Amino acid sequence: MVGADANDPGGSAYLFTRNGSLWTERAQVIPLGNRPSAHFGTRVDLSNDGVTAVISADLEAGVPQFSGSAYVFEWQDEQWSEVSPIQRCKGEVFSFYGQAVAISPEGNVAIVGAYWENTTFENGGEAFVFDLTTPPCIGDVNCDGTVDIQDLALLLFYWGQCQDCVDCAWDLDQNCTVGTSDLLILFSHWG
Ligand SMILES: [Ca+2]
Ligand SMILES: [Ca+2]
Repeated sequence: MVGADANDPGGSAYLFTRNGSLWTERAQVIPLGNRPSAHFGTRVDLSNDGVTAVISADLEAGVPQFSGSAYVFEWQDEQWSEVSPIQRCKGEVFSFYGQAVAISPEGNVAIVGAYWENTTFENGGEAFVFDLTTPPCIGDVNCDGTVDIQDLALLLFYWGQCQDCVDCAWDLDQNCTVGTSDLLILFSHWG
């Protein structure tokens, strides 16, 4: 798999398969959001069996702007399907999250580097490990492991139309609006 992060508009990645000594392009991968200048394809990695891929976009505009993104894709029915974004909870502007990615040989653990993320030191850099076998905690808007009053307060604070439909963390049903349906989802995962 090869990334082409400068491809218009937002970058893409290509899968090649080898037959003897000949490599043949088999598929192009484009994220569902596919936003301009995201640099999707900054880094790519494949599991050993070749059916799970992690692909990053280190300048993707999100929350906050230009905080970077990484995605998991699975090879199903002769095409790549986007399984999920793998995001840290509180990204920072220009932290270059996705400047490095790796997936374990079995495809169950991913690690994503953000070399300009602020830590104890300004731009100290940080890497994030994700267990891909654990589904994300739905409704846990502040990513602290529980769905509680803090998440409710955040959801109410952002009530209304999402500014960015792809990266609106409070829009739990992804209909581009933070509203009653999201509130019901949050309550159904309370605790
Ligand atoms: Ca929470
Ligand atoms: Ca919604």
